[in-house]
Amino acid sequence: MDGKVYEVPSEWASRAFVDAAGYKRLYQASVADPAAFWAEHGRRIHWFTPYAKVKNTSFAPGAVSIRWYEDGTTNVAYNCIDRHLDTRAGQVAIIWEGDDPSEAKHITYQELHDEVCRLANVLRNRGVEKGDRVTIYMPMIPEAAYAMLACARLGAVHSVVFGGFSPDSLAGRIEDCGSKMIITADEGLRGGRKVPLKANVDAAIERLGGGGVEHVVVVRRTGAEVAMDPVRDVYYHDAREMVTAECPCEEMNAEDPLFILYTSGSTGKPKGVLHTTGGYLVYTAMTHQYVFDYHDGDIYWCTADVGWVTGHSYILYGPLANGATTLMFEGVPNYPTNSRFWEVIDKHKVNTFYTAPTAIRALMQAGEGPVKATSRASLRLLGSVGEPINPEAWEWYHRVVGDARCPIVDTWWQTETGGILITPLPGAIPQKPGSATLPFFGIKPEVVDAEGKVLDGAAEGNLVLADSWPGQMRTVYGDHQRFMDTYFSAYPNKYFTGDGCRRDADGYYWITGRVDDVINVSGHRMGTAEVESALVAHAKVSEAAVVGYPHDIKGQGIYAYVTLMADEQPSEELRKELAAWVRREIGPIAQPDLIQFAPSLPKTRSGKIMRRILRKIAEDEFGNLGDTSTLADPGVVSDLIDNRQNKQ
Ligand code: 6R9
Repeated sequence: MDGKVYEVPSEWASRAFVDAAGYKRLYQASVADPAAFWAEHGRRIHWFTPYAKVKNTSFAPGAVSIRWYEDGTTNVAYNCIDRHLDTRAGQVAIIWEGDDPSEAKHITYQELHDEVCRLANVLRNRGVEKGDRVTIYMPMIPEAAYAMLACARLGAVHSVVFGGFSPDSLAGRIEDCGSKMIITADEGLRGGRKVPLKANVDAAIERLGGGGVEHVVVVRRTGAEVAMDPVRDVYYHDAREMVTAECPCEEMNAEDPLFILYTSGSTGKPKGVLHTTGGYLVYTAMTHQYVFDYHDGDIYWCTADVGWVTGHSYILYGPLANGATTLMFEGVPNYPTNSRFWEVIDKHKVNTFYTAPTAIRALMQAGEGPVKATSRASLRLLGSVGEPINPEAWEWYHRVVGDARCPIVDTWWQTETGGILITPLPGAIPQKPGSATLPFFGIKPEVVDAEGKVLDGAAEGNLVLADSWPGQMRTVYGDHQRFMDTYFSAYPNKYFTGDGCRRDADGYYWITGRVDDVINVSGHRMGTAEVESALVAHAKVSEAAVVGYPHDIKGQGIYAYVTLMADEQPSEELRKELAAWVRREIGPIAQPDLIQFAPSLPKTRSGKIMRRILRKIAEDEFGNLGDTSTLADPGVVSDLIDNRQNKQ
């Protein structure tokens, strides 16, 4: 059963840029002749030197190479700011809504220009040049956007690290890309609680023994007293006084790097996903326009944090390239009350609202009251991203939040894809709750089986992409071999997404979740290997295995099996200690929800942990463990089942 179908409302079919026939025509054109299609749509951004070459991409084994618009030059900050000044200098570019409901700011395109130039000059005065990497570790304040755009203006490559990551995680990311400059704030503020960002930066740098970090620019957010190194550190408000509001845009090649964003994979430490300039901007701007059917004057709000790719592409780059008004929210959905999202929508007359299923499920538990206490009359379109949305949450979002009038775009994509790949277009594609529906222009999804056989028609298997699109990541920073091994070795000549999916008889795609050792906790990607290595770094732990299990609100929870050192005893206290340890080592998002002490783990005779069995036990499916005959010691399993931890 593919459930209910929600037809495109008639006013949408006429209002939208693309209707059903338009989608078919444009999609056909985009896959029949990608170079011609993207040659035309690449012109939506301004080029200093127009491109003559459009597509030069190969997924060939051992020789993966992805280039778009490779002889064109442009600048992302120019496109997101300067280009709009003739017509939009006085238009609001960013609405900032503070954690505290009494705080808000409206930043016009002219003000954005001046602030970005000032911050760029502060960086330039400290030696930042084209190609240099700059780490940004910031709360959701306008200066985070200024910092990213300032880097783009100078041609520096930003690496934004989510403010919830620990000093250790931050240190690893600073070291991997070799940034000499860090931009941070004294403290962050979320849900009334303070986050010690500057202290974390100090701890990270200490861990690196200095690590080549030459400058730390500190934005004052809460005004807390923080340690300042007189040589290395400077307050932004002081440095800002010394510079002008004019700074030229560096001319960048389309394939010059724009940013690095670290993301978790199934093995090893997080990968530095590298995105470049021209194709990324074309793709994010185009998807922002068509997926959200963005028209001039719309107020658009994406609730992500700029520490994730959704914040990069759909708070900042896509919307600003389109001259939009984009809302940036510092807080959380349930502070001060569970009505906060809906109050912000009413306060700023938001038309388009884009959030994650985990937030919807959490708010759903608070009932309809906090939603119905608000009007939401300005809302026209709802969006979802980050993980599969279960049909119940979809229906609630549609009926309660959208008063059954707003289409929902369930957008499937990844850090690696730069922008949205599978999604409804609100004026063109009927929605089915739980399905990301159909591919965007230029995207060629395929369903393959374990052997790589391409499956036709209705089928279930792994999701791969048969050709490149302009927003695709170009490499893993500093490790092209790892890029090829991770994404192009499972299925030759195809990009492997790591996701499983089903395609129904209407050709709709239903993403079923990760098929690798990545779990998706509240829409955040976590490598099980990362959590395991944090656990075994604890002196009392001898071995650990981490798997995901279904969680009502988070989508997936983190379930850790831990074997202790011979002379250690399991206890409630140790359980808490280990949870806190992981939180400290990686960050709060990695804290295990459930920890089971296991005298030993199920292994094959060659010593490999059988994760399949551990997953089944965590999922509560121990009637269905599959083949256990290869286990070295089958007795281990019954102990694991007897001591399984309770859910939620
Ligand atoms: C944008 C983003 C990517 C992984 C992806 C998939 C899951 C994202 C989804 C979805 C089902 C959707 N995912 N959107 N699954 N339906 N609409 O989230 O990037 O953090 O890299 O995560 O998230 O499993 O592979 P990222």
